Amino acid sequence: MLSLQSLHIFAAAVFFLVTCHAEEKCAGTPGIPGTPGANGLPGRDGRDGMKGDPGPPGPQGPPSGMPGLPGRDGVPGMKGPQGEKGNKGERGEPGLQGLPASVDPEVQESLHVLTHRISRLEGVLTLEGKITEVGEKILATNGKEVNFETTLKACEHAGGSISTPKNQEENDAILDIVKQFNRYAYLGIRESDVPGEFRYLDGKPLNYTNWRAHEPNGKGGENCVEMYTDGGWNDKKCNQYRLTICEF
Ligand code: MAN
Ligand code: CA
Repeated sequence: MLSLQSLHIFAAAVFFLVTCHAEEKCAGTPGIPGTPGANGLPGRDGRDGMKGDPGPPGPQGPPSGMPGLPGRDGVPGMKGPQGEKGNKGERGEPGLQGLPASVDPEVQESLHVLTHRISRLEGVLTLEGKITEVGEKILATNGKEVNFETTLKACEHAGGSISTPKNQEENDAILDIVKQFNRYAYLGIRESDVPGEFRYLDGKPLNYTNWRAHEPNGKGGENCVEMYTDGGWNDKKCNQYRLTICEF
């Protein structure tokens, strides 16, 4: 900062530098700058600023207020157990009338294919000695020896019945199996309530027999019938173990 002394020296220098000491009108020397004026009035308000961010949520109000709106649905629960089976619906309308099967080419073709396929299977089973075909019957054994009741059950379980020869041809077919296994077999014949009288299992009288000489001789004490390895029949107790032969 300039000291006061420096200021006087400056002022004197300015005095002698000025060239118009003797003139009537002299150009004035610049005055010392005045002090700054007082502050002006406050300016007008500026334009509104940008909208600020929302403030934090206010404190929870007193409990006396109205309940708020219901909240959103929660996540779905687990699947419930299966319900009970419903009632059977009503029968539907009958379908369109089709051709009688006997003249329907599609049905006939299916029958033809099936028949051919089954006959080939029968050929294979016969070749392997699993079945014997006689007339409309198919004979088969499981190779097991059991009593009469068990034979009946085994054949029934397989969808057939105990083999019952109704003519010489069928008797020979059963005999083939008896000889193959070299085992006697029970037949589907039983003594009736009349001793010495034998019938088929359905109660009908026999229309073919092949009793051995002097048979039947059990007189009510031998209620079943077995076939020997010569094809002849003998009345016999039902508790023996005999080869199971069924017909289908
Ligand atoms: C045994 C039994 C009878 C049969 C005679 C034949 O006694 O098998 O059923 O009649 O032999 O000799
Ligand atoms: Ca006998």
